[in-house]
Parts: sequence; C-alpha cells; structure tokens
Amino acid sequence: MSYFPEVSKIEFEGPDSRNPLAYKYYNASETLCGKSMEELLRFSVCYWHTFRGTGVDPFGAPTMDRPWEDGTDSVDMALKRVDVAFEFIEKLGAPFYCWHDRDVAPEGSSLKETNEILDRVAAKLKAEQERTGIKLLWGTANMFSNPRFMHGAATSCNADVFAYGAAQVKKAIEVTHELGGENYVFWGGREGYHNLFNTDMKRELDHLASFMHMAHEHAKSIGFTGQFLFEPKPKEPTKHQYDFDAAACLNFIRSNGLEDVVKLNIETNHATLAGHTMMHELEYSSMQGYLGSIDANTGDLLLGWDTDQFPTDIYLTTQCMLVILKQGGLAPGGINFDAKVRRESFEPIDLFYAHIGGMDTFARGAKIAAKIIEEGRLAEIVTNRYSSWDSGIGAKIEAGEVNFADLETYMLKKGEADPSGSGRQELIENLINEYI
Ligand code: XUL
Ligand code: CO
Repeated sequence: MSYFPEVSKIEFEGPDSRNPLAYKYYNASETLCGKSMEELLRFSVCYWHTFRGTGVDPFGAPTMDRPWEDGTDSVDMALKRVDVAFEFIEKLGAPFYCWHDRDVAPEGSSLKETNEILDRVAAKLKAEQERTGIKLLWGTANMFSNPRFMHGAATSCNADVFAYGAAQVKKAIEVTHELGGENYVFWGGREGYHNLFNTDMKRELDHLASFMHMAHEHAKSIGFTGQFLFEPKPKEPTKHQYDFDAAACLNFIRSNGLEDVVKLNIETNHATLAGHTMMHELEYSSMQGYLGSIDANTGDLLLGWDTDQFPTDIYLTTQCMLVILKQGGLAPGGINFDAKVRRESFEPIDLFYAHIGGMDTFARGAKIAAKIIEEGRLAEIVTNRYSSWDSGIGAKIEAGEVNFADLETYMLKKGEADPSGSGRQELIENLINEYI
C-alpha cells in the first residue's frame, strides 16, 4: 500500500534540473567542510505539522486533503499514520524525524491507558526506524493542548497538573530513549502568564527549575544520554512565555544550576517574534557553547504571529549556516523543519515540495557559507577590525593585566585614542552578495 503513489525517491539532480521533485542542491553524500551534507545538516521532519496539520486556523475549518485519514484520533489511525510518515520520510531521504507524544499517539481514558497506547505506537515506530534507518532527532511532550494544561504544566498554579506533566515527561523521555532519540526538547507550551496580578512568578519559575532537575535525574537513572534542549519563544500561547529568548533561557539555566544539563533549540520564527534575527539568536547561543539544534522555518514580515512557513530565503540560510559551520555543525542536534504548508497548499504532494525547498535552501546556504569561510575575506575584515586588541594595550586588557588606574595613566600619556577604522558595512554586504 502506498500513500504517495505519484512520488518515488527524491534524488539529487543538480542545479540545472527542472524537476520539482528533485534536489538541486542537497546532495546527501557531497562533502562540505569535511562532512557529508547528510552528516552536517541532519535534516528532520516534524510529525506534528507534517502528519497532524489539518490547515485549521482561527478563521476556518481544516482544509488538508489527506486520503489516508479516517477522521478519527484512534489508535488504529495512529498506527496507520506511522506507515504514512515513514513512506514520506523515506522517499524524501531525510535522516531524522521528531515528535510530541500526542502527535504519534492519542490519549486514553487514564494516564495508564495513555502510556500503554504510546508504547504500542512506539513499538511500530521502532520497527519502522529499524526497517528504514531513519532516526529520532528528538522527542518531546505536548503539555499544552489538553485543557488540564490551561495554566501551564511545570508552572501551573495546580500542583496536580505539575505532577501530571512530570509523569508525562518521564514517559516521553523513556520512549525517546527506547527509540534511540539523540535529544529531548522542552518547548515552554503554556509556561508563562497572561496577567501578573494573578501570577506568582517566582514560585512558578522555582517549580520549573525543580521540574528540570527531576527530568535530568530521571534521564540519568535510565541511562538516557541524549541532549536536553530548551526552545525559546517569547509569546504564543501566553502573552509572556518564560523562555522568551536565548538570553532569558540562559539566565534561567545559569541561575538554576542547569549549565551541564540543557542547551538550546533555536527556532527562526520565535527569534523574530522576540525582536531578534535568527542569526542573532544563533550567534548568542553558539558563542556561549549553548547552540544545540535548530527548528527551521520562517515568519512573514507582514503578519505578527508564528506562521511557521518553510524556509526559502537563501540569505537567511546563509546566515544560519555561517554560525553553524563556525561551531563545527550541530550534532547531536540537527535542522528540524518545524514548518507547515499553507492551508491553501492542501494536497499531499505539497508536503514534498515544501520539504525539498527547505532542504535545498539550507544546502545552498551551507555551500555559500562554506565558500565565504573558505575564502576568508569576511574573516579577514573582522580580524582587522579588532586588531587593536592583538597587541599593546588591547592585549594587556584582554589578559587582565591592567586596571582602571593603569588605563588612565596610559591615556593621560597618550592624550587621545587612535582613530577608528571604517565599519565597512556596505562593502561587507556587497561581499556576501557576491557569494549568493
Ligand atoms: C511551538 C513550537 C513547538 C516546539 C515543540 O511554537 O515550535 O512545536 O518545537 O514543542
Ligand atoms: Co519549534
């Protein structure tokens, strides 16, 4: 039984191909910066948008035409969907996928039954992983859809809900471990607030910290060595999400002794909602050793919400890949397409066009960034810009050899600072365009 009979395995045909069902730039075995593209880019398909997305929006009903769906959230449907997912991912040739527990398996009438259902579906996921060689990039728990999580999970005002969330994350980490997942993600869901008048922020954040420590303890106790990742997002669904951006997450990590436990999963549209560029969030995390993985998508300049579109902008992927290559790749993280086709793109084949486009756009950005790095012209401009720090007083400051009094003596003697050089922003922007 085939769910995508009109599509065969997507192959690399090169930039001259006019076949919309072929890669023009993503060539899994081609080497870039000493790694194959497959190893470097570690593309992942997300289960929620791709296999559970219905096209529903606040103004309209589902639009997606998914002939395999029977309209139910039954266990049988969940099991059948595993076949759909693995046929899709295998034909696409992406090496990874990821899920929330509730994407792959429905809830039962009690937590016990819910866990049993998840185990049944996980057994099938495992068999399909073994059959195809497709691996789990990360698992996560959906602690935001069910009404019990209306006030959040780890930061809920209701202690029972905290306990439920803990049980759910315990199980999701166990299943991630069972499926060989390389990471485990915590996106804040409803961890945040709508109104500070009814919120004890300190208490909520303390609870979140103990939740994370308990998650870590449990992971250790079962031998799960995958990387934990926080996924920053500033708003949606709450007006203020606690994991606002990379800086807020890192502050939380450091103030709560989680430095060795958690890194970050940076998502493009979340960065822009926080008023940052994706490159800023990547650079800020990477420079501190906390860039673990990325959720690749993009927003829309004219819409102020999380539209989760597929990335098609080569300038954006070049910026991403400049940071990613500088830190030597993302492994054990990867590039997960947390992106959905528009509700008007309702045919199954649109899922292929979307992913092929995203993968090609990243592969192209990677090739451009690799060339920029290899030719070293950009790096040379930056090195020269900071040359005053390489010797003399700059080197002494960086080495911690001088204090304010020494600097005053130095400047009183010198009288005036050496003139600064031009920032050359326009020249650099032109230079980047030469490679694109
Ligand atoms: C929500 C979001 C999530 C996380 C996983 O905006 O990005 O799908 O990636 O919970
Ligand atoms: Co995401």
